[in-house]
Amino acid sequence: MRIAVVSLFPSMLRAALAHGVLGRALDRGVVEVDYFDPRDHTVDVHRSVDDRPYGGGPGMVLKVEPLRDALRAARAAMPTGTRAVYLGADGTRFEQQTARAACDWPGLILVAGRYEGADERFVEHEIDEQWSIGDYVLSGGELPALVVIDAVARLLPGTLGSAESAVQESFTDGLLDWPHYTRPASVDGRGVPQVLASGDHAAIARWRLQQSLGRTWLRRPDLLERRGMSTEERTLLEEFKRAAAAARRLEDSRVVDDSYGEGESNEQDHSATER
Ligand code: 4FV
Repeated sequence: MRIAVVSLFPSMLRAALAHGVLGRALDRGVVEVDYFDPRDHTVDVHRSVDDRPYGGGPGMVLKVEPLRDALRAARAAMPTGTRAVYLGADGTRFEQQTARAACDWPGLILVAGRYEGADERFVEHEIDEQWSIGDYVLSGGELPALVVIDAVARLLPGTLGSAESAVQESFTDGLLDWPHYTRPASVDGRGVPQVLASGDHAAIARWRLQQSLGRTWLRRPDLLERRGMSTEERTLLEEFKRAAAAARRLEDSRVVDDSYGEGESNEQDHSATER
């Protein structure tokens, strides 16, 4: 897949992409990333890419021309049908399904903002989509661009080796991931769920699905709402809820016992005082 990034800090991106599975995917040519720096598309002696905001206020705004010409240079270098995405806090939320859809595009151009953002006329007339990676304000679009490239590249055939798989991961089927364990079997006095050492793959798959359902119910009920559940999944989740409630009751009783133990001493104290 071809990806281009329009950014004032291409070296920051190059450095971050040269590691791990992404570095390998680049080496293997599974994904190709090119960089276009707006500063290379300036005309004034100061190579200005930003200016003060009309209407006053703090900070600076990215000028249209350097961004526009850098983007047009990128489009000229990319296959027809390539889509240009501006990364900003006011974009639509970038999610796993957004990454999956982008994998089928002939090319993706990511435009990384800086300062207060870009002149609106650039976004309005040169950009196809706006994405946000989350409801917080960053100092630039470079980190969001890296997030997008990572999430997309992982889904491309050839990026992940057989050992790694994008098939069984959070959000793959709209649920959070199940908990993972590895050797040693016991650490700090804590073991591994027995079913995982049972060799019973059907039971392991059932347990993992139940854990994904339960953890999604506990931590991201909005995802469960959006996804819905089969009858079998509802049964698994009800079982999980009962087990969770029993575990909580046990924990609460343990707390009471411990405090009672303390009381004991207090008792004694009390009794001591009473004596
Ligand atoms: C952002 C986000 C983000 C806003 C001003 C860059 C910054 C600066 N991008 N998801 N959240 N961008 O905060 O994507 O230009």
